[in-house]
Amino acid sequence: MIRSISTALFAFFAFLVIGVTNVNASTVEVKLGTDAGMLAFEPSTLNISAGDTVKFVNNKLAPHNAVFDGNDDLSHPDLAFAPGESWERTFSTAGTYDFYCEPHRGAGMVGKIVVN
Ligand SMILES: [Cu+2]
Repeated sequence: MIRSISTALFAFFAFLVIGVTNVNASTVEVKLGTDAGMLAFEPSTLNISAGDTVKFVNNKLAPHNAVFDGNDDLSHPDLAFAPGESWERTFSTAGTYDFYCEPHRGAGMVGKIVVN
C-alpha cells in the first residue's frame, strides 16, 4: 500500500516536472539597433522553435519598437528610449512573422522570425 502510494506520488511529480518545464524552450535575444550603430535588428532573421521566446533589447539609435502587422499580441508599439529596455514575446505557433520598427521602417529596420 505504502509502496503503491509512493510510486503514484513519484509518477505525479515526474509528470509535473516534465509537464510544466519545457526543457527545450529557449529565449533568443534580438537587439534593436546594431552594436555598430546601424538602424537594424540584430540579428534581422531568426529561426526558432515553437514555444521559444524572443527577448527584444533596446540597443542603439533609439527610439525603437517592434510591430507585427495583424498580430497585436506579438507587437510592442510603445517606443523604447532607454538602452537596455526590453520585452519578451513567446511564439507558440509555427509560421513566418515579419516585423518592423515604426520610426525606422523606411530606413530598412525590418526583421523576420521563422518559427519551426
Ligand atoms: Cu528603430
